[in-house]
Amino acid sequence: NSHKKLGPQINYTITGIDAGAGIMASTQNALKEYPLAKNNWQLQTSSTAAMTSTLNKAIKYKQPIVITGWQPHWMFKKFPIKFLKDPKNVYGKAEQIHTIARVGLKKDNPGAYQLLKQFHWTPAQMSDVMLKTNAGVDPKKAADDFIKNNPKLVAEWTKGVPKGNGKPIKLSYVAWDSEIASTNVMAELLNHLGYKANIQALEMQPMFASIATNAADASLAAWLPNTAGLYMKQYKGKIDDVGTNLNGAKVGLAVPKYMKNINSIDDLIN
Ligand code: PBE
Repeated sequence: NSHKKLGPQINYTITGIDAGAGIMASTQNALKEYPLAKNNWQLQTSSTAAMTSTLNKAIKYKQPIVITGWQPHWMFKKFPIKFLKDPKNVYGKAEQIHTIARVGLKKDNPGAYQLLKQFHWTPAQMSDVMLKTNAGVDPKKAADDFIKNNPKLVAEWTKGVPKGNGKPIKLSYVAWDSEIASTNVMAELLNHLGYKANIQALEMQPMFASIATNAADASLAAWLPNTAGLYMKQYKGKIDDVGTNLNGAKVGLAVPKYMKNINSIDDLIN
């Protein structure tokens, strides 16, 4: 029998991302629930860039690895990886990415608000922009290319939206690949319509705080109901949930497909 236990081979380590990410909090819950922590498993904090680089190396040498994974993200296009089943539903089922705004934006800047409300796209479309950026294209240029190449979609998004006449609007986001893509596309859409968009990258907690305290106007970076659920609860009534900008997002643990015996989080400790 060639089946070796996984834990000792990878030092019982799940390779994670930045400490503030929702997927890190969810993974701490998974460590308790399954119970992985009791079985020596730990979550390593790093960054998306460090995690995907470690994943890249593991895959090159066909070594085992467990990562925090999510979709849409280019990692699922670039690497042969699969989500682990989550029978305890710690990560929630499908996630949506929501656009949120400060309370009052609707009244102060109805044009920009209308565009924010009308903006939604598919994981495939978002991945298109993300892959370009990952290949080294400047995010603003990738956003402009997408806008140029998708006139029908842009016509839907901008339908009935009045010109901006130089009206400023500030978008805050977290510098995840997905939100770099959506935020740059939105900023360029606004700029093309004559608004003056300004974008600011923040950590997750300050990003939510910026909307709740009117320091920023809107954000396209709220993964719900699970990943950023705590922040939405914390700021209940202080943040306007404008609507969904993407359906079919997913968050969980992932492993390379060649790890044939590992298909569920439960398999990590069996
Ligand atoms: N993510 C990507 C984020 C949201 C976007 C899943 C890494 C998180 O908070 O976990």
